[in-house]
Amino acid sequence: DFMRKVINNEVFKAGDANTTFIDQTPSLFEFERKSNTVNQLLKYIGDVTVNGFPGVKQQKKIFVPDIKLKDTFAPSDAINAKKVFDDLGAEATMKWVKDQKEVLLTDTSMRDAHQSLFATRMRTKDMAPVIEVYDKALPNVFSAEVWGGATFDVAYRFLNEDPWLRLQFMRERMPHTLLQMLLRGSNAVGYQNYPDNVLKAFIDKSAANGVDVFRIFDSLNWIEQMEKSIQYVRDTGKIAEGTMCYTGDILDKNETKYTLAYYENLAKQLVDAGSQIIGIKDMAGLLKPKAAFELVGALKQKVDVPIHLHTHDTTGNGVSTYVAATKAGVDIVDTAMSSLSGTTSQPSMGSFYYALEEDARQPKLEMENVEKINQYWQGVKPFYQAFMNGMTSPQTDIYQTGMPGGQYSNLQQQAKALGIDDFELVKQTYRDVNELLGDIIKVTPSSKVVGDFAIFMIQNNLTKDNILTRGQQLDFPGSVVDFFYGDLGQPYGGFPEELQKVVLKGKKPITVRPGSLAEPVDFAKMEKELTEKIKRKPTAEEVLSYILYPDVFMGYEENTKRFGSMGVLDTTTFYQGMRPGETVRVKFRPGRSSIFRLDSISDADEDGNRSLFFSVNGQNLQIVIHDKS
Ligand code: 3PY
Ligand code: ZN
Repeated sequence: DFMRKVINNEVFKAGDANTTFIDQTPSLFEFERKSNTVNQLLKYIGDVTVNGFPGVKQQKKIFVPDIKLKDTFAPSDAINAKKVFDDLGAEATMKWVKDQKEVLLTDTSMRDAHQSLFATRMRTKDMAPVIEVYDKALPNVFSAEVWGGATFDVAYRFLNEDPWLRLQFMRERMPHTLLQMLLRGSNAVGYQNYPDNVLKAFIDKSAANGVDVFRIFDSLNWIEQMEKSIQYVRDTGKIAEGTMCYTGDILDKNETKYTLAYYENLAKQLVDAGSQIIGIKDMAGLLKPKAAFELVGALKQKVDVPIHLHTHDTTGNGVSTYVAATKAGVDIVDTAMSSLSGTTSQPSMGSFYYALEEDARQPKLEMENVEKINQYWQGVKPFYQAFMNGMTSPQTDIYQTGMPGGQYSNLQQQAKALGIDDFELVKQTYRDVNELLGDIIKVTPSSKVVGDFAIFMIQNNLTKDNILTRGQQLDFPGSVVDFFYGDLGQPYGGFPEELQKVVLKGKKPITVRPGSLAEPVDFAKMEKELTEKIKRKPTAEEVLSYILYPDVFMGYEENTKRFGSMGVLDTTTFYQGMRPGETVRVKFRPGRSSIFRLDSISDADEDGNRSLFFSVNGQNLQIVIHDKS
């Protein structure tokens, strides 16, 4: 079966495929701590070639021509948000933002866009060639969202990368741009609540490594879960963007819960807690144009801080929503470069620009530069084909389902893996679960609770009508139990009590902020523990990563020990391995590159091992890999 796959591969048939490689600057590999040996790399390539990459079907390898940004962009001497911030601080920056006639932009291409389009799998290597270009070509953007959300754990889990090094790498190369991150309030960049001292240390280190703007949200819009984060960010002198997650429909006359008054009140609470910007996080793309006009208009009346709007273009209405928000005075909106925009991602920066042609608030942009950067992303996108969610057109049923952009495709995969192919059923059950939970805000991690619960209902033939009786005998998924216990905080309007009893089975829920009960973490002890495990002194950042994600971090450490750093490998080889007959040029550093050729792969021996015969710069090397199939 394996050999058939390899032989059927077009590259093999062609016999002399060539992978070209981006010509990079010496600094390019500095996002990685370790260099590696040819042997380590061959082991990695061999393993992916024989056993595949987790979650990636072996498919035809895509060969993309050299992607080069030949044009150099002159550094701009514009007075921009970053300059005001560096010279005068957060408060002056907020005043500067409000004084701008034009609407300001955040570019999300390097965070939410690839998180929402291809499961956060973009490697630093593919961002590296454009990072400096961004800094020069887009001097008038408010910020670039480049960190946080799912990028943190995915970097360790799947990319064999240290997210802290990515941040340092970007900070150094984008000195003229505010860097923004997404922080899940007390859940930091995780899926659970962390003790306050961990949260504080994480924010301090993020700030020290270069984050300027922290978008802070809570998955239940519970202000108590955001207050500490806002305060800790304020203490660093950076910018705290307290955020409300938008759900429901304020235009719906029957809406009694998430009304305009609800959001107005939340905005006031966020400002009282110290927010310097109010973020509106429309994670599912439910905010219709007229609703955006009303919401932004009302918030501009109620609070004195800038309003920053974030949406997803899942329904296809994103640009209209932004235009309406612009008319109502929104200060900043989130867009992505065209080739990384649309559907579950953000609306396109260029489309939004042209939608405001002849409007006094049209953003200041050099469209020629935008197009060049876009061409770069266009070239990178095919590398990530294996992770695309398959959505190619607007999905208006999102208005009913309320499912966040990133979850739509993930849940589809999760359901399929469990043999549930009927996604319509999953979506309907997701709606039922939301109703059972009393209509909650759905965003990481509360959206995961709803998704897990929906799958559980389908697997156990549960319905809205029999859950309270049949549920007595069933153990609910961990995320659902934790939610009802109060581990994510308190939902607006409280828990549905009967269902809570059925799920918790006698366990008494908490009603206070989980962080107020959590024991502080002993950092010295954790450092000692980690030092013993990795047999070297970890950085403070590594200790934090280990505290947030112990198993994920250790997995990354083990992989790095085994294979070295992966940054020298092109992305298709990283995810797809090599095919017999194929040649790859690996550029270790300027002036030192090697030509790897995979000549052949043997059949598996009785222990299931295969030999891969490589030649490296003409010299033969054999690598033995255990075939796990
Ligand atoms: C995240 O938390 O990663 C999100 O992007 C939520 O929308
Ligand atoms: Zn988003």
